[in-house]
Amino acid sequence: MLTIALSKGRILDDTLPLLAAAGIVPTENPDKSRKLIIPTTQDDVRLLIVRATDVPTYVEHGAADLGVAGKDVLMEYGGQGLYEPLDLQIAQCKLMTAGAVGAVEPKGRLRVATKFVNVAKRYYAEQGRQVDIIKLYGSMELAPLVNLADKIIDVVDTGNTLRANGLEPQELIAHISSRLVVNKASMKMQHGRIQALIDTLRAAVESRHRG
Ligand code: PRT
Ligand code: MG
Repeated sequence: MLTIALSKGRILDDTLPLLAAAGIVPTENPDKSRKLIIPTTQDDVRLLIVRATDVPTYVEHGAADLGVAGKDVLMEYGGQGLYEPLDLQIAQCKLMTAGAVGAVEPKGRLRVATKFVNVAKRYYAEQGRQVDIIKLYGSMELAPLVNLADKIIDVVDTGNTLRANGLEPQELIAHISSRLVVNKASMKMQHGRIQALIDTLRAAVESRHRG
């Protein structure tokens, strides 16, 4: 059995056409189903529906052989526990700092609210900047508005969410897209099969980008 961990939403929506190119189609609509294990048209391939931030955990521990996760999630998860053989070029966005339009930076320590605590620590350490990181789980845009923080670090696509809250994107930390990740033991034990799937997905990604 090959088990593939995916999150609902944009990653699922953009991954299903790529899996379909490899002949892997869920036998029920994962967006509608309440099931967390979804069989596919290939008897020996199944999908696990997990939270986006949990995909690396399932794959590193071997509960899933493969997964699809945003580079933002992988940067935050860290570690050398996974292979990352393919950029699927889906769910693209940018990891950025943002702050209130026209706000003046404080002289002392900067307060930064984010769910990307490890990324934030690394980013400001590289700049030699003293910061206090405030961990949030969502609605980061609120933090500067109520003086919980001076800045946020979040993923930005159109920037509409920032603008709607009087914030502006500031520094680019990384360009983000979703990556195929593979459990290291699975890659050894099922090498032929997984490598064939990687090759098929790579061809599907390339043909999608040729239009
Ligand atoms: O939703 P949940 O809490 O379960 O987890 P999640 O938010 O991590 O998952 P999901 O499905 O929302 O995002 C999965 C992955 O999609 C992320 O890890 C990113 O790699 C990628 N991605 C691409 C995005 C966006 N674009 C994006 N725009 N993830 C989140 N957003 C948010 C953004 O932060 C803003 O709040 O969507 C909102 C709209 O963005 P704007 O800039 O277009 O207004
Ligand atoms: Mg979300």
